[in-house]
Amino acid sequence: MAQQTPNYDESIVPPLSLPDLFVSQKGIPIRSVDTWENERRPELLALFATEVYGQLPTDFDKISFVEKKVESHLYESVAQMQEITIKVERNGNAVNINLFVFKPKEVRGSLPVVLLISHRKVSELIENVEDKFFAIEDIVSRGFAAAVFDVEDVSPDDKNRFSHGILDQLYPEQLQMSDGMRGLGAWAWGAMRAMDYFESNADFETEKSMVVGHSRGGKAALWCGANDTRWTITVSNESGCGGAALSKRKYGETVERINTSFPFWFTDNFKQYNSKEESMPFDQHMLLSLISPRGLYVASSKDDQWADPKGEYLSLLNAARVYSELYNSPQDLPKIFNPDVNTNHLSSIGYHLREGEHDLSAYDWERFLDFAEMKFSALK
Ligand code: GTR
Repeated sequence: MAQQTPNYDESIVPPLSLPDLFVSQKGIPIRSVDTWENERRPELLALFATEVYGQLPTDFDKISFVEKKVESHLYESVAQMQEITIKVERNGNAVNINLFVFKPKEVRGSLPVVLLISHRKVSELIENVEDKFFAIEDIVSRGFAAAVFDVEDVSPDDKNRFSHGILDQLYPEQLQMSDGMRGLGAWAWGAMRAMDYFESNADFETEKSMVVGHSRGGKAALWCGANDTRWTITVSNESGCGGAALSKRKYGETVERINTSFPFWFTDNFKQYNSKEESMPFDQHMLLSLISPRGLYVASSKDDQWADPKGEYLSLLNAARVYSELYNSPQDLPKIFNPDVNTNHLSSIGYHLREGEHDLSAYDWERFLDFAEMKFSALK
């Protein structure tokens, strides 16, 4: 079947009809935190697992951490860089994830921690001081520990090699399942193992933790934050299709396009929605809502039309209803998306739309860190 050319014309976006967050699959109206947390949230999580990201197995036989101090003189405010080998064993096989952690010089008590899920090589990010994709200096100078791992360690970002990590070694049965774990799920799983490490070490204050991902990494960060409530804040930077953006708008990247270019990111089940977004019994506002009432930040950039900034905003606006209507955490996000204005919003939900292209920039980090400071200081 020929693929459609991507649509960037707002006038032919289908009228938005989103599945209702506040009615359960059995038709029960969801009006309380109790029914949300015990009925609706679990069924939505299960729906995303079955249809989109796959199962997220958390069983293994053993996890261990080997810490190695590495000298780094590249960064003024960094006292110490550590490389931690996280070794996870299951059924006689093992996988190692290399987690890099930068700690500030000035440390008072345990550290709030920021983790980036990276699909770029970590050595490149570290050595290139000017590159703000992982803004080490900016994060550390504000008193946070900055951590990063390369998704390559858990599931290579490659159609032919994605299973050469935890899927082949730890969870081979997942590969046989139409709703089995695939690439994005594996990356989320990797971030969860980093959290296991932070929890094991008193240097970190995991009640003050933020998981960040850009684009494909943002999709994984959202799936991680939806499942793993240990993260205080989840940040999606320009995650687009299969991330924060609503699929039913069919604007920019579509379900068919992403399933064709990156079939190994999602379950086999997700392919049934190629060119059939209207038949999806869910949309991405539901994924965002699973992070409530914890901190959620969605960022977009104006020239990143492929990721559909408007679709990301509308998704966030709909998810915000769970914060305001169920958790009594009022949101004042503007009701209408304005593509021309640099918007910047901080409450229990953070949002910005910035000038420029698809990237993770110093500006983005500054805003995420403002949000984290605001949220974390309220916890004191
Ligand atoms: C694109 C892909 C997007 C997004 C992006 C990225 O090629 O279509 O979904 O993930 O890559 O990760 O930068």
